Amino acid sequence: MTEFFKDIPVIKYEGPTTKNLLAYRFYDPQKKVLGKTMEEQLRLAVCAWHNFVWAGHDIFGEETFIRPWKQSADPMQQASQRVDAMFEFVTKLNIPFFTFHDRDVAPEGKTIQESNDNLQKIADQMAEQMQKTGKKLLWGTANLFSHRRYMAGAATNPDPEIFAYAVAQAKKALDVTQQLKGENYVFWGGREGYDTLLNTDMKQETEQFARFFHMMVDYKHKIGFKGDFLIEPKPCEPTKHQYDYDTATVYAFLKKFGLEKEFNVNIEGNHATLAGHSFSHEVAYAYANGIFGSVDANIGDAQLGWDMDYFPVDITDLTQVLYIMLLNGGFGRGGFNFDTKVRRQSIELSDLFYGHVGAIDILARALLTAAKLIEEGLIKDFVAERYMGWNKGVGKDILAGKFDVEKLAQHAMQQAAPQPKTGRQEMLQNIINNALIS
Ligand code: XLS
Ligand code: NI
Ligand code: NI
Repeated sequence: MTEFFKDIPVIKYEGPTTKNLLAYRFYDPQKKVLGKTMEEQLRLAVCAWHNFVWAGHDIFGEETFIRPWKQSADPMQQASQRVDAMFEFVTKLNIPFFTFHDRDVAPEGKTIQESNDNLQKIADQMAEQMQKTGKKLLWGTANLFSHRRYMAGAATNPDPEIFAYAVAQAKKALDVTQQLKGENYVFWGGREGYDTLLNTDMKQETEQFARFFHMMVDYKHKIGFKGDFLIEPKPCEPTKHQYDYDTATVYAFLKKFGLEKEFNVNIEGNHATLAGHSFSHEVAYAYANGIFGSVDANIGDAQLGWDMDYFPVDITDLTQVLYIMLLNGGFGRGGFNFDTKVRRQSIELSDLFYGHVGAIDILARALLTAAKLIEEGLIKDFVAERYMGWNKGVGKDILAGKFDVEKLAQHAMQQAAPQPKTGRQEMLQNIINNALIS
């Protein structure tokens, strides 16, 4: 079998003082952090699409990457080489998982049957590689947004025949994910939204969307797929407005259609900021409503208003994300998937490694820092103290419904006027910064 990354050895943990730029300074897979190994806490994954399919084009420019796994003129041969390259890459990064879209790993055929056959061949090759390398599938998904048939949506398309086509495609993607023992299956509604309300029946489209999810849930139970279903919120791009705007919108939709027990969310850093939230807001909202699933670890650009898929670099931001995660018990079946791409000027194969090594290390560092914050307990104690009034006396009785408006108003009138207390934001920020440098 061809070795694609000949000059790159398996990346090892060498500690914070190493000079080697292709070594981990913080990611030490077997090191225990709060009772689990780092590998178990972070559950890291590489994605197939940005690394092995995308070739560096942008809206104004053609491809910039010349990849050794894309030299064959035969699309199936090329697809097969991409799979080999991906498993070599994941093995050399020494992380446990990968993720894929159906049409990104195997070419579309002339008919659904031909596309399914292509995907099946590649899935069998992935199964073999998984066996050989011990790597696992964090999630699979269907690309229901690239082909022109989906330009007006897949499940939310005005044409029921396109809905049917999308169901056929998602069915096969789920079958293959089950075959590969995927931990999750993701739905990102790339074109499930609209470009203009002038041609859109929003109520109709929302109902179709819910029907699609109900059908997929029924099928999941029928085939006994053990993984979790995840919806990945994003406010816009490629459509002007996407129905899965953010975690709160997704949760309201799930509740309305009785689907909230069947889905969790796959939160993406860059999607959070596009929606006007912080990354940690989305994570906190998901936990607060019992739908936290998995994370696409990437970030956007403060000056550019679209999905940049940068590798994460902001330690303060990530520490807050990891802190909230650790407070809530971390991942179940989810993990950190690097939905990230190198810049189009980063044309060498080693750039793929620099991108991932840096991102893995910063997540590891954020994990260590967040664990330290948990152990210190300063933030947690402050918050507990701040809400203490709700655990006893009047607070407890209000929550238990023991007061009506009149009774509570009477109570308030009998008390001395309550005094505000400091929120201590600066002190809390200092606690995080202190943990970072020491
Ligand atoms: C696009 C999304 C996509 C999903 C999977 O913005 O992040 O890559 O993660 O379809
Ligand atoms: Ni994503
Ligand atoms: Ni994205």
